[in-house]
Amino acid sequence: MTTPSTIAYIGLGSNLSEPIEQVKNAIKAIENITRSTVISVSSLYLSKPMGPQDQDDYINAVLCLETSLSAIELLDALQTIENEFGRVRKENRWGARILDLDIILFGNQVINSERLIIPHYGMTEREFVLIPLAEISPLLQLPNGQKITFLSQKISANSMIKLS
Ligand code: A4P
Ligand code: MG
Repeated sequence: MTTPSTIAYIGLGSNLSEPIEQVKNAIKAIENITRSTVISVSSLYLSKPMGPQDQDDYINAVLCLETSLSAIELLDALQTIENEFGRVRKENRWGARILDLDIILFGNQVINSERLIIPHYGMTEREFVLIPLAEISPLLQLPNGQKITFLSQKISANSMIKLS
């Protein structure tokens, strides 16, 4: 029996150690995740830090993945990649990081477990998630029916720059 596949969206962020290279290499690593295929990747964006301002600007992107993994299996795969990239988890919330991989959406699933909150809890307030998401998937709707075009047009771009 074949496992049904799900369309998932992953947010990528980095603001340390050549962040453009970190994000590009992370995309390659995600392409190698088992039972999964990268369908599309947004442009890279330069964004002002959300949270503490005494850190460098971020590079952010969003990609679309078709996967037959479960959401928790996908989280495991993404955390393995974060660790391979030398991510050190620190106490300070929203601080600088080499690589952050967040599951933004996982099909139409709504998950509120200890390890996973989907849709990602901050997605509707983050220009560096909404604008790249609308770029690659303008017809997308959240599980609650909200349209990505509505959310991305409503949010301030906050001086975000599209790089490529
Ligand atoms: N977790 C729960 N739900 C999810 C999900 N949907 N995707 C859990 C991924 N992980 C999820 O994550 C902590 C725990 O969240 C995980 O163990 C997982 O079980 P983490 O990556 O260790 O911690 P974190 O990323 O530091 O925490 P947090 O609160 O998720 O950070 P944020 O909210 O992602 O903020 N500014 C700009 N411009 N661009 C950025 O990308 N990123 C942050 C980080 C701050 N400022 C930024 C950016
Ligand atoms: Mg994270």
